[in-house]
Amino acid sequence: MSYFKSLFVLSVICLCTLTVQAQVLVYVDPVKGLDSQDGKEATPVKTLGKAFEMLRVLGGTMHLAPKAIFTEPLELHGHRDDAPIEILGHDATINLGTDITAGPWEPDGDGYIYAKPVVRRVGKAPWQNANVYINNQPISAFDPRFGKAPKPGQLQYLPGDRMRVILPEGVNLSDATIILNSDYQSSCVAIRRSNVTIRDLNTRHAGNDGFNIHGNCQDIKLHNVTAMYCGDEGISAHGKTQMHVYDSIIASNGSQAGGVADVNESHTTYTRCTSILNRGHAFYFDKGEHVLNDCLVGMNHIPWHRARADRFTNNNVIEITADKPLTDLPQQLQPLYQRVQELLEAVSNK
Ligand SMILES: [Ca+2]
Repeated sequence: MSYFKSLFVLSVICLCTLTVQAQVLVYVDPVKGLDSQDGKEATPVKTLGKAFEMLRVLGGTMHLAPKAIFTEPLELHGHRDDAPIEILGHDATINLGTDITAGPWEPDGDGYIYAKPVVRRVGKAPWQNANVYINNQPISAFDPRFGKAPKPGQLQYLPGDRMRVILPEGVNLSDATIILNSDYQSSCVAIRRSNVTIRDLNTRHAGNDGFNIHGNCQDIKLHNVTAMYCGDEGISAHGKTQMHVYDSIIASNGSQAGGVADVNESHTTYTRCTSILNRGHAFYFDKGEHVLNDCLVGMNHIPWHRARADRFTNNNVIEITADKPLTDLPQQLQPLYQRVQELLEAVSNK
């Protein structure tokens, strides 16, 4: 083979290798997977951390096992060129909560002390988010500026890493489901790189956010995700993040700020999204540029928005209530409204 011919053949081989390498495809299954496997469909890896490591440099697609429950966060850190990454959730859930219903609980005055240590850093203002969920209601620490002791539906931290909870009005220990969210520093999905698309993924019971995006993250897209029962926000964009969110549900999150809180120089759009039942606003924007297209909001504990954005565009935000069904909804909002109705029914049956 001549020098040039062999060089040509070599180039073709290199190009093919590059093309193959650029399409890393990895399957992850928390039940059937093993991190020692190669990540193919029949031989998935077990952890999100391992799956991401396989995509981190070259980019590619990660398939989560359909409807699987993951108990570890998905942390997407940056790489030099931030090759595109697609996460296909297939209706899987990342749930960082721990069911502590069984306690043991020691009666203490009007409350109960959880008889195991709860080791966590709660920060200077632990009342700003929720650390526990009781029957899907956010329970946050009481704020000492407004009283000396917690009220029903609040908690307090005691010396020795103990936690004392006052059950909400009308709830007994025997009919309560009590979930401890993860430490306030952990989010279900943390994005620290550009070119990330996530589809069909549910997030629950983070100590911090369902989806937390930090830094100079360009071209982030979330499609059909849900962010519920997170101690802080459901979705929160910081820094210079540019993100588009479509067809997604943000509900029952514990931040004093909002179900969504996008800050700094972030530029975000939410299209056909709903933000309901949150402890704070539905949407909290501070600086940056933000657009809401055809969104449903309602049943949040405080008014639905706080928009101190540099630029804020409201393209058809509709407020909903629990008792008055909406009629004459625009066609494009009907599937979302249907999902909201199903969600409200599920929450009230809990
Ligand atoms: Ca947060």
